[in-house]
Amino acid sequence: MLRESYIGRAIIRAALRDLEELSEVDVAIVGAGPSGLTAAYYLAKEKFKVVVFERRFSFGGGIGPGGNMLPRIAFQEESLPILEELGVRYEGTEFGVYVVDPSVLIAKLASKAVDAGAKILLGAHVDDVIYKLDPPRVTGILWIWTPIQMSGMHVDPLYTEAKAVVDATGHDAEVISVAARKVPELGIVIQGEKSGYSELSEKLVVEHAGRVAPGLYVTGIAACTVYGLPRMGPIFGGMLLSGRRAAQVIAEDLRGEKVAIPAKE
Ligand code: 48F
Repeated sequence: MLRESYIGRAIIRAALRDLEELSEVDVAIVGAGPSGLTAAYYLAKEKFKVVVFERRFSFGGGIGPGGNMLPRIAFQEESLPILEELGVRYEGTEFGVYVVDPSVLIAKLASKAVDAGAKILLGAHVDDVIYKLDPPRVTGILWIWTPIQMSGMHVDPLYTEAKAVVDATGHDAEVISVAARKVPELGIVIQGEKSGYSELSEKLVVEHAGRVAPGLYVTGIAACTVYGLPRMGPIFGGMLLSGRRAAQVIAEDLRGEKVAIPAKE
């Protein structure tokens, strides 16, 4: 029998169990765009406990709108091995770049991440970090359901402690911007994104993916904002490579291995 009270109880019990699990994780990734989902996939594949907080009720970030709403995005040759690993179909063109249907990339990327064990929490807005001093470090985030945040009513958020917090929030670098403003002890200076220069930015966005401060990492276009790098447009290879690079740095840090962080400009 389909009892209404049972429907509610089934949802509440399973959801609360999940949310309790998310109180403490290895890696909290903020943003389920291309860079955040790629980082989630590679970290979950390495058996880290990963949660992705996404403030929308869907994932993919800037992938969905394609290039000015035309349903294709571009990839350069170096990124093809990742597309192949994800099982994403691509098409060569006479222009030296490859094109992909955005809906295919969203579907494959998200399913790879969740199949590897990452949890994606939709409708969850991250509005602050948790930090500790001596030495200064980020130890987690505060999150709240997006509709509550949008209502403008003051409701205290909940905590998630994490060994690594990743800002994959895109152009606004929201998490690192909050940390820079509210935790000056971390010594973060946001430089602001520069104008478009695809060839350069696609390279730099990968080189600059990684640790910004102890416990705090960046990937994707947020790195352009943090480090004053040029932006790109609807070419996405750098986003996937940047997510993979951030995952490598975090995995090495969490395992206590020495990692060479690229020199920042
Ligand atoms: O913007 P987004 O796709 O970031 P990305 O992974 O990729 C950038 C490209 O889409 C594109 C580009 C490609 O060359 O230039 O712009 O760097 O995804 C960011 C995700 O983060 C979510 C947002 O809804 C989006 O899905 N987000 C942003 N702020 C928050 C957040 C927040 N405070 N809490 C939770 N989610």
